[in-house]
Parts: sequence; structure tokens; C-alpha cells
Amino acid sequence: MNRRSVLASGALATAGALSGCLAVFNSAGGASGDYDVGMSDSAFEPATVTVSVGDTVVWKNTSGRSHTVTAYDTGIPEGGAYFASGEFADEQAARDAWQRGAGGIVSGDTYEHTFETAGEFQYFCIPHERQSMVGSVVVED
Ligand SMILES: [Cu+2]
Repeated sequence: MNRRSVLASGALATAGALSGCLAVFNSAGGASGDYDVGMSDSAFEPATVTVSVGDTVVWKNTSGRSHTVTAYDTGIPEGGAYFASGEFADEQAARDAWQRGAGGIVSGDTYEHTFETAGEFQYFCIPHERQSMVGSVVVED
């Protein structure tokens, strides 16, 4: 094997490793990941995921600080169910609970929700909302 072909196969291996990495973040229920949305210090990663009706989205706190997954009351499509870590009935209940120290997802923990209605669901993290820690789940028929 000459030098040129060694370099070429090295480049291909790198491209393959990169695409495998992206697959973890881009596909709900991805083959190689145990979660769909990670949580860094102040962001959901990725901020938007697209799934199908009936799919379960798993969030995992991949950072060292506590976060919440809290839907906006106004960010739920017609007929859609409200969702929040801590399983609160609405946004205000989740905000009130956070003040009491409830509803958080600690480092390494997960939260999951199954989406039964098509549309876009918008959510945020209560302690980091001001740092724009927001996300959305687009549910397709
Ligand atoms: Cu947060």
C-alpha cells in the first residue's frame, strides 16, 4: 500500500466515526445512545428533536448541575398532554415545586415522556430559562 492510499483510508475512518457520533444525537431512540436529548450546563442537546406519534423521548442530564424538563403551558399543541419532570399538571405547579426543591433531574438521571399527539411541544429548564435553556419536540403523524 502506498502512502496516498493509507491517507485516503484514514480519512474515511474519520468520516465514519463522525457520522456515528451524530447519529446518537439526531435520532430518537438511537441505536448507540441510551437517551435522545442530553443536558449540558445550560442547553438541551439537541435543542430540537423530531419523533413520531407514540415515540418516547428520553432526556438525560449529562452535566453536573440539576435541570428540569418543563413544558410551557402555551407550547402544547391542541389536544396534547402537558409534560414535566416531576409529573406536574401545569407550568405553574412545576415552577412552584422547583422553589421547594422538587422536579429536578440530577446529574446522570433521566426523564422520559411518550408523545401521543402530533405537533410541536416547547419546553424549558426552570433554573436556566434565562440562559435560554429551551427546547422543542416535533411530533409527526
Ligand atoms: Cu437547566
